[in-house]
Amino acid sequence: MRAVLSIGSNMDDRYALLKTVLDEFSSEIVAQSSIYATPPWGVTDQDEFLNAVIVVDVNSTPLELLRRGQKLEEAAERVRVRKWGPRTLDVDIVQVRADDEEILSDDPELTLPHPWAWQRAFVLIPWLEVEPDAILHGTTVAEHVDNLDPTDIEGVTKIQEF
Ligand code: A4P
Ligand code: MG
Repeated sequence: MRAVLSIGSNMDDRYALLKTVLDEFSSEIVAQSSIYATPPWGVTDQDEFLNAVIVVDVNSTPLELLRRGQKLEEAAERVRVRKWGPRTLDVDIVQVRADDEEILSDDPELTLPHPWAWQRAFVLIPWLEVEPDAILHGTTVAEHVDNLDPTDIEGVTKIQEF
């Protein structure tokens, strides 16, 4: 099963926290984007985020993958105070594919594809870097990026290799 993960942090040592995800999946990583600095989306009165997208190839179910991501969030001592608010580490599953078929789910515990991904520059721009031809809701990632507000795109800055 192949999964696209969006990871983000806007507290503490952001780069080191993102790196814990890379370390966890080291042998299963198919592609990793650069690290991007991104303005906060949704709740805008909080610090800038670092975001990246990684593509992993794992031998597990989507729910098992979600649990692995949640373990990393727990290890980062993430405290849930506010929806869309500041966090040490967020691991979201953007899309899952098995045999090139997209897995869809409307389970609130694991909604696939991730409901907000198509309108989030901080997900789409790093994803575009690693899988420009990927299809989300019947449209390429590149087209979703074209449909974003130009000011959303400008705010997302590639800052370093992962
Ligand atoms: N859940 C359902 N579907 C999924 C999925 N596909 N991937 C459930 C991961 N989790 C999924 O998530 C709440 C619940 O979503 C989990 O229990 C899981 O079972 P959470 O991360 O605990 O809660 P949250 O952060 O309050 O809400 P949410 O909706 O996850 O927030 P997001 O969507 O993660 O957005 N701006 C920038 N620039 N960069 C960011 O990374 N992140 C957010 C958070 C807001 N603004 C941001 C960024
Ligand atoms: Mg989340």
